[in-house]
Amino acid sequence: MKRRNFIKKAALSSLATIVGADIVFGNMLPSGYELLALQDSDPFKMFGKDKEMVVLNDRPWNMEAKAHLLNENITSNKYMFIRNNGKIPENIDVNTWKILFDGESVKTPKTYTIQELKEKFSHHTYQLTLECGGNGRSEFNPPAKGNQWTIGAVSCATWTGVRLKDVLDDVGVENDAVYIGYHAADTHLSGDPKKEPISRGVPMAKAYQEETILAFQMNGKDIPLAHGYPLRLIAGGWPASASGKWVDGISVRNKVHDGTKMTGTAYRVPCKPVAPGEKVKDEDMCIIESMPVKSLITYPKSGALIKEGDKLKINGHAWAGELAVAKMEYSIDFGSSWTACSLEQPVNRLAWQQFSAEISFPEKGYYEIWAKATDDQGVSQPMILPGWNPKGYLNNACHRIAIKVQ
Ligand SMILES: Nc1nc2c(c(=O)[nH]1)N[C@H]1C(S)=C(S)[C@@H](COP(=O)(O)O)O[C@H]1N2
Ligand SMILES: [Mo]
Repeated sequence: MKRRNFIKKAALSSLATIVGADIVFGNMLPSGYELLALQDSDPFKMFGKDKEMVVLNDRPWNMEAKAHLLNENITSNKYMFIRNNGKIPENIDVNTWKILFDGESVKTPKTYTIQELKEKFSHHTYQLTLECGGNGRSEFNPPAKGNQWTIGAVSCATWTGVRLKDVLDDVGVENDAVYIGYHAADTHLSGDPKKEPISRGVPMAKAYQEETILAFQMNGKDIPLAHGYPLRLIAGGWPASASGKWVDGISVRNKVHDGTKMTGTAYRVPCKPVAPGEKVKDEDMCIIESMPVKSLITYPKSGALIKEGDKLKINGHAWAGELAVAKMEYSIDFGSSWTACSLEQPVNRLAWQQFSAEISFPEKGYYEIWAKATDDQGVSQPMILPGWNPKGYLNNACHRIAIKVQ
């Protein structure tokens, strides 16, 4: 008689974490069996998200924050957006997880367990801004297909791991290396095991930056499943699509990585400005690298009511991809005049910066507060939608909130 293949203990405990309860008789579950609770479940519970988060898609799961939910300096899991391209991997066993380093430009392919990474290389913690390249997509016209992100596809958590550079040095990289590309354990929505939902990467210079890490912790704990447990590549300041979740492979390429979502219109914008709606040839599209300067007013919540004569304290975050933010201003007269905010230094490179201001209003009425950041190269956020592009990337227009003084 054939023995039934029961689910492994480690997988069971990770399932229990997701379901948020012990799975009674879990040891009787056949392997590969999908729990009902996971097929049709409350995403807020399943991912530990706040009820005010907004679900944009359930196949695959995509959720975003609202501006006021992002008020913390360090984003906690419950307010962190989720952007998935495929199905979240199941039955993860951290003890047997391996990452394979291969590609044209490694001397000999090499694998590491997470334990080996932890023991062999020094640990580093950075606070790193991750913004989806499509954040703000919902405003483009003609509209772009894809998740209609408003402003909430950005986070800045602390990530702990080992430097990708240290591991690459240990693996041995050839001089002709151009790019790294990640491979991950999530599965394609079609169910085709040969198709990768996403496999992006970064040029060697970014791969070698000290803040580019293979992370095993987020905010001092195991990375939440939806955000890449048990191992995640983090390349802060670049489109967050470069930060592969559930990574189990890094290919060191002797050419620009050509994995899924590296080519065509994916995470690329026209190299030269085009008219809205214009068709752009693939060869005229350029890969997005550092994200543009941007900011968010996270307090107060839009719609706040203020008593006449009271001052209003606003605060929020500003970030500028690879660069630092040098200046932060606000306007209460639709951009006619601007006043400086106070702006803090980042805790480390590639972390967002805090700004605040105390605003007085001249009289009763309706106001909009606009916020504008300027990077250290002197480039500011546009007040309205920047250049149209086929996939609706890089909308870094000024954020604004509405206020009534009564
Ligand atoms: N393996 C894998 N990594 C991935 C993705 C994915 O679908 N699969 N999505 C990418 C995209 S497009 C973004 S914006 C970020 C989202 O990270 P988060 O869900 O932790 O916020 O993860 C990136 N890494
Ligand atoms: Mo993304």
